Amino acid sequence: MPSRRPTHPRFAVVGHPNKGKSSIVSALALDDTVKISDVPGTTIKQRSFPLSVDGKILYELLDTPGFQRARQVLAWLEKHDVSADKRHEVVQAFINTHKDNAKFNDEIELLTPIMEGAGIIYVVDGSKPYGEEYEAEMEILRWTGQPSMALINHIDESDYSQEWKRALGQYFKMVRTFNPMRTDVSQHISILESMAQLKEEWISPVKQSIKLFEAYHAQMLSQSAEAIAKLLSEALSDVETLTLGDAEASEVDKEVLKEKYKEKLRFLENKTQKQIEKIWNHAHLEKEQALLTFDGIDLFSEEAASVFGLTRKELLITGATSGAVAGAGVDLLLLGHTLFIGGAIGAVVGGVGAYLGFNELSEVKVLGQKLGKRYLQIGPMENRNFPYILLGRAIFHAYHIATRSHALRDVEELSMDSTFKDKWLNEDLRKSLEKYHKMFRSGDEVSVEDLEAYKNLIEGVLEKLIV
Ligand SMILES: Nc1nc2c(ncn2[C@@H]2O[C@H](COP(=O)(O)OP(=O)(O)OP(=O)(O)O)[C@@H](O)[C@H]2O)c(=O)[nH]1
Ligand SMILES: [Mg+2]
Repeated sequence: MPSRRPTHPRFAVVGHPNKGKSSIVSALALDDTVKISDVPGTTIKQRSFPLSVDGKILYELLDTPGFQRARQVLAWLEKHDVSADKRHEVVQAFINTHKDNAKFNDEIELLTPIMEGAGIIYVVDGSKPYGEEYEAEMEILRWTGQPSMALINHIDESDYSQEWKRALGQYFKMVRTFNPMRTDVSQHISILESMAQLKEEWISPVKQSIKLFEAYHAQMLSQSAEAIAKLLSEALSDVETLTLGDAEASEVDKEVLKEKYKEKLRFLENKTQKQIEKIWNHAHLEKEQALLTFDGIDLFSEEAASVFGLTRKELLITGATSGAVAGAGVDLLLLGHTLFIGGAIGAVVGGVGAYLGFNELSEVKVLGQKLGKRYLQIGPMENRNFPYILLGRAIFHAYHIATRSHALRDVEELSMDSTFKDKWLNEDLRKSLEKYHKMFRSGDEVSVEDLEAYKNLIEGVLEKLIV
């Protein structure tokens, strides 16, 4: 008869209330829907959080309520003491006898998955001193006879991990430290490796899960790079038009079209950010949209230019100025403060943003008669720095999303780090990128191969940043 037991590894995350059990489940299952709060007793029912990729479950974590009456449970078990090989049955007998007794709801919820075969992850807070009250909990877990490991989490700054390690070492084969608030692929994989060591039969399925997890991570990186490559090619080649009718184009018409163009670029950026959040299972960041679109640092602001854009010197070295419209780009750059030609010619003013021609993205052109109608047209992108700003922002966003723990619930202040650019962009890369930016800016159709090559450059950047 085929077994109905799932074949993937399952682990029940258990412990005292309010020690970060749900946070650990959230971080390891990459699931931002796990209920987490600083109110003890937040989790009241056991709930399964499988990590599945393409319909296949890699492993499953069971979030459980904390122990409430460990001493009483242990007293009951000890009253029914039997030889060690029968203790598992006594725990089952406890569950059967008390399953309708609300008093032991939490213990029954947490013991049930373990008795059904789940491995045990016992969570403690290493920032609080060890105490005897934990002994009853650990003793009950020992009675179940299931393979187990302990994770020391640090909710606060203080460190009592030495005393915890001494105590936990007597009950658990494996004792590890884990920080659910930090996302780190190697920390994640190393915990999975520990899980594999708990039981002979688990080695091979857990190893398999690790392989799949690594492939999954690589896939998320690749999909993010693809989304960013598409954003750049679409944004830089975008053309917007406005039909004029018979009248002359007014300044208002030009402004309307410029606004339409900017809106489109913002829309494309926003769409890509959402895609990337979805790829990394961070689809519930609604409240933090303000943060992730860098509120106050608008895509078209001077501040964005100075943080993400290239400096004047970098632009020159990169060759981003070559082939400028009407041959004026280089001259203008050297002459004064304006990189961009067109509307910006007159606007030679000081300041970083100004010399980068920041408000000028592309020239509004009045197109000739077409069936008696006139058109205003803007795009493709003419601003040489814009691609680096858009790309810099996209990489910054992807980096933050990819390294954001799923256990974080608060709105986090995202500091604008002006050295971020140096972490990923060097002269060689700038030159390689520029070739494609130029291609996108030309507005000509970009071949699948070129887009793929550009995507690979971005993927290389993400791989370096997100390890
Ligand atoms: N700074 C910090 N806070 C943490 C850490 N782990 C958990 N917390 C916080 O501690 C509180 C409790 O975390 P939970 O994950 O809900 O704890 P729990 O053990 O599931 O709690 P119950 O379900 O109530 O038993 C939450 O406010 C978390 O944000 C950590 O490593 N660092
Ligand atoms: Mg919880």
